[in-house]
Amino acid sequence: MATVGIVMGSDSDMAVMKKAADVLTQFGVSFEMRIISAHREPDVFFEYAQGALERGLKVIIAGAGMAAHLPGMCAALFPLPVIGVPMHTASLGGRDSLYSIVQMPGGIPVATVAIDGGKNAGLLAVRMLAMNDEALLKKLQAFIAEQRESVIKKDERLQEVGYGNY
Ligand code: RP5
Repeated sequence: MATVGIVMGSDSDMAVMKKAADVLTQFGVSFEMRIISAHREPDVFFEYAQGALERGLKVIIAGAGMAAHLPGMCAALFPLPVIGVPMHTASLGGRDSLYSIVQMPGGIPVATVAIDGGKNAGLLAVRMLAMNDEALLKKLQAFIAEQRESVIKKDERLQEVGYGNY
């Protein structure tokens, strides 16, 4: 049974949403991944979002672009956390997606990450699940420590070779 639902409005969102899937795979979190358009197939979307709790999902990561209603509508139908991922768009640079997702009316929250923020969406889902999962929390702490080390190593190299040879 999947713990996280990853859903996107189009296959054109895949490159960004794949980053969330990669993070969940890295942390051993089970997920299901779907391409469902709230606008183009509202009946399929409704069935997906309304059945999500019963299917055992604890978090939904929803990515969409332009008039990006998918995450908000997931939050309208699914009572647990929804993380919205606004897609970069050619016409408005993703501001359209960002505003559509982040400006939710009071009562229906969507935790919105950066434009094209698939990686952080995955990590935020892991952090949410780690609240009640000691083993996952340990993995998260190890990841945070590794990340810190990698920046320290980069700075050490910079100090060693200088910016011209970096
Ligand atoms: C949204 O419209 C999708 O999430 C996608 O980001 C955008 C464009 O979709 P396509 O025309 O590429 O299918 O629903």
